[in-house]
Amino acid sequence: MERVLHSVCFCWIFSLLYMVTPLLACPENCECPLTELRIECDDINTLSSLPTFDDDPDVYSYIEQLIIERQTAITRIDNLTLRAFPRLQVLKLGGNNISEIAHDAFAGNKELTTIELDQNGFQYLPWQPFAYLFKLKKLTLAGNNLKCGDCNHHWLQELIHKNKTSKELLCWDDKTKQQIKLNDVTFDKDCILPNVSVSTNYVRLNESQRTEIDCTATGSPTPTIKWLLTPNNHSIVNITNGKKLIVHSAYHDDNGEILCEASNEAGNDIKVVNLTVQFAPKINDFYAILGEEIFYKTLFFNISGIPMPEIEIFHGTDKLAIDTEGSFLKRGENNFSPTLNSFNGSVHFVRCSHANNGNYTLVIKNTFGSDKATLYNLIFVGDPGPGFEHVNSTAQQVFPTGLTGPTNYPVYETKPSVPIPYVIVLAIIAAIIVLVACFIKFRHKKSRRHHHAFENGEVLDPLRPHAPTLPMVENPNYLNGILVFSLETHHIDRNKIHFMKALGEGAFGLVYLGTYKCINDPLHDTRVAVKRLKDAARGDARKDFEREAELLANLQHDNIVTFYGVCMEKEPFLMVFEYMENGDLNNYLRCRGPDADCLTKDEVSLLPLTYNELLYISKQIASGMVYMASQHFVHRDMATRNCLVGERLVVKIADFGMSRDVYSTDYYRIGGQTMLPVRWMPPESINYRTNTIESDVWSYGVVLWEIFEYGKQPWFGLSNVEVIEKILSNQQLECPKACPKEIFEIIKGCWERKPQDRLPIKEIFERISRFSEEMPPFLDMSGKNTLV
Ligand code: 0F4
Repeated sequence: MERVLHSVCFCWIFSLLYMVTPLLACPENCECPLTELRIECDDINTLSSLPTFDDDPDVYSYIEQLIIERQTAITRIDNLTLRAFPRLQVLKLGGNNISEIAHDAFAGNKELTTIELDQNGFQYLPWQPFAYLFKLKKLTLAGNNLKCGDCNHHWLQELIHKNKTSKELLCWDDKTKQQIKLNDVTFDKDCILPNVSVSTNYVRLNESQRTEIDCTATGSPTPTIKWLLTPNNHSIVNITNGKKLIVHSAYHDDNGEILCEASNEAGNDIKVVNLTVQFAPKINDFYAILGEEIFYKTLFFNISGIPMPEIEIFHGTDKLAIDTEGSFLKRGENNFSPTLNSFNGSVHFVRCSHANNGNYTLVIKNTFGSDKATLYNLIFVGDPGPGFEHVNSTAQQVFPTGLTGPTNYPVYETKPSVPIPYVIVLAIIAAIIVLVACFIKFRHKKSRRHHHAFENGEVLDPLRPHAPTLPMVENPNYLNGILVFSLETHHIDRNKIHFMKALGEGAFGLVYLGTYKCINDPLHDTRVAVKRLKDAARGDARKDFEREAELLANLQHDNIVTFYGVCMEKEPFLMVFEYMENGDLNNYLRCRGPDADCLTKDEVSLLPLTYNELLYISKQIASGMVYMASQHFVHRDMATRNCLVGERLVVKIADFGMSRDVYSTDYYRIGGQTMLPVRWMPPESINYRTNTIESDVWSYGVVLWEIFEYGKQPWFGLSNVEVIEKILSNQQLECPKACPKEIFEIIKGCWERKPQDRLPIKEIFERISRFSEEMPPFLDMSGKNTLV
């Protein structure tokens, strides 16, 4: 009965949300299972030509497989046909009638790994379309009319030798009037594949130096030689007659590979020159994570410079030893990024206390110069606790040659103060008490139908947003690892969802616009946003998906993203959300600032948001946050990029995760996977990675700043390390021009250094509501209704 009621409500909600549905972007006579990122047109002779694929670039830009088969009307692949598919990996064009292909047919499809051209009408297949498909693993060509002796096909023998096409590939021999294997054909002396060589494969020089590299080639007909440069190379590299490359004045942006290509009718050949321009060291990032675990704290840095700079770290004026074995300062994960020419490094403080508080300076040097950066006032918290004894020792530490140890550093040594079995028994009893206490607390909250409560001050893992990293309680909704949905999680029939296109030009990852069919009332199909889980088998992906679905089902408020349910009976797993026509709030604000130049669909300029509208947006977010706080839910990534805007300026809080390319610069990547939205984080979260209702309030202050700056990035123009320096040294963002002083007072109340001094979210909401009441929400200063 409960489920029936749910279905009825669901349709009813959708009916209320009904909007006119635009046409599906799938070409006629094709199938587009968009969740599988595939377009398939293989019903025999249903296409009169290749579809143009230019009606909806959003959709096609995500497609990974294109299958157009058994269409005898298709005779040519031109340079425009496939340009809509930059991510295309598999192209199947078998059983058509294609006999021509443009030289740049695949110029925009560098990800192609498989091309099937079997059973077509090719007599000649030029090498040019395939020349720069460096990822190509398989090309199939069976059942064409390839001419054997044609010099144009010599390159295909090379492909056979590289196992990229079949040894059995046949061609038509005009002399013997029969099919023979292309692999057995001997090409005459006028048809020899180019063989290119360069005067050096590796060049190392200093900035502003000059050098020349020669490229020569053999082959018949005489090959044409050209250097293939990247946009970075253009300004300083000059080429003479194609053969000689002159680096007039080297610059470190030129570092990397330069290619020389020789080509003739028979095919092409490419050789690589590695160019290394030496340059002075530069610190791009220097950042500390302290307090994550009491005895494990890390300094991260990103540096560049060739040769690899020597690295030194100072505490005040004392040089610290970096130990590979793990004494005081231990070398962490290091890796070199050749594309960025930079080096990510880290060192861990293995044992430390408040005596290590202070300034830390990173100094890097190579033969071309040096650079340094300082982190001020790092604070190491945490009492070492029972079982640890404070000893003053430097003698026990092992330092690599050439490095000296810290002078008089206190070192904590593990030393059990009670017999081990006793400690284990105590630990087990303590763990049982904690588990029982947590379970009772959990049940209590569940009885109020909210079981996602994280108490103030809990330390949370930013990568698994809703998983507490402190004592975990087995979620009673999981039985043997399988989620038993609470009543709130609705199951949706995927067959009633019709996919249309990627939302926000892919800015939300795998989130698509779709329509949902309501039984008995086809007129009331409604638009929905559908999130697709890419690979449920990967790591904890399924568990995280279930956990998020359950959480979303239980967070129900007018200003929290509306979640309709899941499709989980088979893959791909889907989550279905309300469609919010204006997309994310950050983008919305940017398009409606006084200097914005965005146009509507009808090419009309958008009007800037008024003071009242900005206030209305702020109030709704505060309202959603009051609700989250009432549920003890800590969001941890409050920012305008994580809010959605619907019709009539309705704003809802969501959490789209950190992997959106468009907002990648809002996160500071530290170490391997950890991303921190440092521009929105209070000092204590930066230092100790704690996330609390109070740290959400700090972030809300930054959200207000974003709103009244029409979507600007906080501390724009500063690097993440500079931002951290600002935040940790108590510097604050300035009052935005459009921000009334009363609102800036609230912002400052959110940015109190001590979490307990910050304004409670309820008071913030009440204060903003009072302002809003002073003027009707939808009228601007001149009394004009701005929301119609
Ligand atoms: F509390 C909370 F809501 F903030 C919260 C807490 C914990 C987890 C989540 N999870 C969450 O929001 N997940 C999520 C993931 C992916 C998609 C969505 N929802 C979503 C995304 C984009 C659009 C949408 N509706 C639209 O109309 C969307 C985009 C768009 C672009 C242009 C027009 N519309 C729903 C949620 C939340």
